[in-house]
Amino acid sequence: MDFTGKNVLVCGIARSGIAAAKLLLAKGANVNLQDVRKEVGPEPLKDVFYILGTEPDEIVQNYDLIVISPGISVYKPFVQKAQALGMPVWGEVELAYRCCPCPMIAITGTNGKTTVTTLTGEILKRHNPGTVVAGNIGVPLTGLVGTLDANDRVVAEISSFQLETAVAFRPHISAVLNMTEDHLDRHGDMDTYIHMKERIFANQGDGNFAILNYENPITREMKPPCKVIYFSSTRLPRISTGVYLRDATIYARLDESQPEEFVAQLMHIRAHPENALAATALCLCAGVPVETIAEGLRAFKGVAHRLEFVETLYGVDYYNDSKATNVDAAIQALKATNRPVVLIGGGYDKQTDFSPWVAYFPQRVKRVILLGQTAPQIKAACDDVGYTAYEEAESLEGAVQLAASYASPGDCVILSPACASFGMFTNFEERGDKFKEYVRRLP
Ligand code: UMA
Repeated sequence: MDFTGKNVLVCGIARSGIAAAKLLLAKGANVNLQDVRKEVGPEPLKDVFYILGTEPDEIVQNYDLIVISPGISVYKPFVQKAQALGMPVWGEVELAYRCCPCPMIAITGTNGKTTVTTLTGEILKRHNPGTVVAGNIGVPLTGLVGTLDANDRVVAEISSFQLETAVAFRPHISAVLNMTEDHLDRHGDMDTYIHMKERIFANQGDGNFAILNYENPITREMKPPCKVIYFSSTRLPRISTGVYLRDATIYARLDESQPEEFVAQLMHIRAHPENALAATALCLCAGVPVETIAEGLRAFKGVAHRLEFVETLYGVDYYNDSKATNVDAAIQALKATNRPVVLIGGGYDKQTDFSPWVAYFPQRVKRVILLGQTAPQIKAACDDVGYTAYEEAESLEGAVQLAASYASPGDCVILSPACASFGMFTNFEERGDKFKEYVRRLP
């Protein structure tokens, strides 16, 4: 697409806006960068006119194209005005897609996006070293597309915010991993949120693939206009084609006409089973041989100590989130799960205010087992919100045993302390390693 001499307004001066502006400048466009804040950003760009500290409501009609960052909602009056005038409003991902010379794999869903994107990228790199991983994971796509050629591959984590402004976006392979309530402050209601996610496959067609989770009631009902490959994590397969588990082993059969293929045994894989199944489906559709997928699955280390899957025992998933040494990180862990949580928390006292974390307990935490110096402060914060399902343990090993006794099939047990480990352990790595050891020792 020719951007030479086009007048483009890029909104949002952070990672996405800066990368989009640079790409457009390189393609010969006249770029104006706008932000409601008054700062020009970390690296002022030459040859760009800045519009700072104001919304662009009065000027949108002056441009050939408006490119908005994902943090900017399409419900903003200036976006609505531009759309009503029939002007093109693209998100940063749409711009990247239009400039991308190679096929894209696009992964969305409420949870697990980052892990599946990372895992898929790692496997695909073994098959095609020209694979790049980008998108909502923290690396703007527009910053990469200029360096790629037709033989490369993009594996992109895509958020519902980015899909709001997708227009012609057509990944070769898409995935919607799961859907549960999230981002309703932005999208208004669940139907709109689902509709945004469905935009990932809206332009797909012949020759494309959409990967969907058969065990999620929302994604199972989705109707992509291309070949659908389901993945299913039930103990006994409920699908005859797709990627599924049987006897704790991953099998795949993309088509009725093909034989079932053995992929890998779960006991050799550290990724959560659902994430491993989704990555397998994505890589098979991308033409990666089964043996390469199995090697990649076995080699994946996950993101150690950060919501690291440990194992499933009697239907309960255990996660090590020892790296959550502050309240914010621990909140992310609670937000990332859509199942009842038995939580192990507490540790060294950094004079933290625990109330923002404890505010999530009544909705998401079935029981919290507290450890260390901070247990009294966390209990007091629980009392303040009327949450009573807490108790203290003497040791991490005792906490793991208590947590296991409270967890039922379908629940998860998470060590996510919101505190540093000093006093009880040398560092968070040691704390996480001990947690994993105690989980593996459970009867
Ligand atoms: N701004 C305005 N007007 C507004 C809103 C924001 O001018 O109405 C300005 C802000 O002042 C700021 C800039 O826009 O200067 C911020 O833009 P942004 O929020 O899009 O930030 P980026 O750094 O470009 O990050 C975005 C994604 N952010 C969001 O979706 C909110 C990052 O995802 C993503 O990693 C990055 O692009 C690269 O692709 C983050 C995220 O929280 C991690 N995503 C959500 C999630 O995962 O739940 C969707």
